Amino acid sequence: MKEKAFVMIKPDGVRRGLIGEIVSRFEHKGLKLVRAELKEISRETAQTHYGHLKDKPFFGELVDYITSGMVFAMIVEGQSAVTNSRSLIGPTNPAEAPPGTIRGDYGLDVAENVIHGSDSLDNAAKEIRLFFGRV
Ligand code: DAT
Ligand code: MG
Repeated sequence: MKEKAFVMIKPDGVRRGLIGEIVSRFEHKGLKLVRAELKEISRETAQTHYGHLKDKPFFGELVDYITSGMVFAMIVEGQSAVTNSRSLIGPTNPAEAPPGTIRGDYGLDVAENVIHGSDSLDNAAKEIRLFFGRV
């Protein structure tokens, strides 16, 4: 099934110049970039995006980090875009992410794990609306 997923290169990935490398992995996989924007996000957007984690002890740091610089927000489209992009990205903790995944190859720290990808089709739709409005 053709789907859209929301993917976002986080500030550490942008600062380290990984946009091209990461976008090419999605393209090589067959997931097409249909929208993309390099931007800073507001604290309010960050708090909404990570609302499911608001009771975690690291929530404040997470919001500080994700608003600490530019992010590269993308909509990728293709077959099973949500599960296929999550498999390119790898597990949340880079220490547990296998080589060959984006987090396994480029991440060191669970708090600064390079990239976000939607975890369900419902959340993909919500995230696309939050970051891009109606598309
Ligand atoms: P994912 O990004 O793999 O979907 P998530 O939705 O559970 O994972 O968490 C969102 C982000 O929050 C995650 O990418 C990094 C941060 N995070 C999660 N667990 C953490 C922890 N134990 N310590 C610090 N940051 C954490
Ligand atoms: Mg998540």
